[in-house]
Amino acid sequence: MANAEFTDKVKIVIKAGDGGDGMNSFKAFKGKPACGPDGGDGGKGGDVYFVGDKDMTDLFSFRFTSKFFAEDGERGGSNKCFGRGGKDTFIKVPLGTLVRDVETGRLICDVFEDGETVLVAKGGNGGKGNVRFTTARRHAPNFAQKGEKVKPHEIILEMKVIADVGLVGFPNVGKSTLLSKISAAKPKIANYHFTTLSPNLGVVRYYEKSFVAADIPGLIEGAAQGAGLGHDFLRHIERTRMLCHVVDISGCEGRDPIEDFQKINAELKEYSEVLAGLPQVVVCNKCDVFGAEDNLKAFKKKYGRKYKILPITAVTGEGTRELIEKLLEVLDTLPPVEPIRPEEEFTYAGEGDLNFEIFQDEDGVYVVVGGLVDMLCRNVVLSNPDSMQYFQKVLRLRGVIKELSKMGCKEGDTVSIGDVEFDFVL
Ligand SMILES: Nc1nc2c(ncn2[C@@H]2O[C@H](COP(=O)(O)OP(=O)(O)OP(=O)(O)O)[C@@H](O)[C@H]2O)c(=O)[nH]1
Ligand SMILES: [Mg+2]
Repeated sequence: MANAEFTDKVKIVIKAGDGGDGMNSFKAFKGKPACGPDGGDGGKGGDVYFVGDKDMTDLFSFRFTSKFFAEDGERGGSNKCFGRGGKDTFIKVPLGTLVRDVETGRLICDVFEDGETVLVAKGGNGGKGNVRFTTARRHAPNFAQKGEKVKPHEIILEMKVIADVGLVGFPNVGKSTLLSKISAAKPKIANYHFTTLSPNLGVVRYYEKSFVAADIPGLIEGAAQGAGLGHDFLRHIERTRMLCHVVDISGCEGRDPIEDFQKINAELKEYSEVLAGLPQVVVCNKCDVFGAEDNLKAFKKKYGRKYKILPITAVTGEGTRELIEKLLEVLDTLPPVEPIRPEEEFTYAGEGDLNFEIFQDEDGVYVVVGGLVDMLCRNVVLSNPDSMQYFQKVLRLRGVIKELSKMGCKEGDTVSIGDVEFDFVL
């Protein structure tokens, strides 16, 4: 977030939809009210997804809309009508957007490909209507389950461009000019420092091959500690496969190309060893300017053995063909850019909603319903003694036993939980 025009990090709030409540109703015929239960289930809440969109270049739009709530499920209806499911919400983000949970800092996903759709928050389940609580014995359950509630979550979106080659160098050395020559990108070019304020991406095509180059704002001394504009932008080249280090070999601004080169490398190193360790091709630009030749000689003498050095004149395009060939040659030896995988797959879901409600049916049986019961039904195998022990422990811990006592449930009374019926024991 280095300037007003470019937004590459934002905080937003997402929330999946709550499940709709189950309906508690009875069929009614003329003159014959309450003939039988007919309340339908509530609808599932909508999910929240992130979708990679190649046409988005930054996160600017999130400055205006920062809350994304999927629709709640509808309440179930009479006549066994199911409530409609809530509409899902799809949030478009630029490719290379890292999604993080604010509270834990945990990485949820890296939206990497165009059209890639990642589920991040699951809608709550709909509650069951009273029909579903009918059993052979219980004909008129006069209760229904509430829909599952899900929480909102604060999320950080952070954009990290996906590119093969990162162009680095001092301001005004001609990085943007170079990008405009080798790709169809049209970055702003001008004779002053920090013309480029946000990363520009360009696709470089060469016969049947292609790669993506990223031009970032010029780095200056101290950028790694946050001085100048460079700092925020270094992370945009963190996931590039190699660097193209552009040096103004003319020294036309009164600087020494060798010193410039060293300073930038020191910046990279300070920021991250990974960046400093990327393969580097050195481009000596502005070879057309008087004095460049001598500087180039000195530069080659010092670094010629360690680096591949390519003299170019970006304004005319001279030397750029050889440069592209060299970059392709190096890229061929490198693994492709990979998405950053979270340590564990992760989706927000309403599992925290372990509520319960207790009703008494027409026979006086205490019926426990709710998210807690659904969870238990999924996890408990009744024929297994360990599992049964767990079942009882959860009932105690969650306060079900206490609530039953409060409602007047005595030893020997029947309690029904999911498919299980048992005699109440304190
Ligand atoms: N003589 C000469 N001038 C060049 C050459 N390449 C770029 N320039 C000029 O250098 C100036 C800076 O060019 P940019 O491409 O904007 O430089 P940059 O590195 O992107 O600069 P920042 O975005 O500010 O970091 C412009 O006036 C260009 O016309 C070259 O090969 N020869
Ligand atoms: Mg530029």
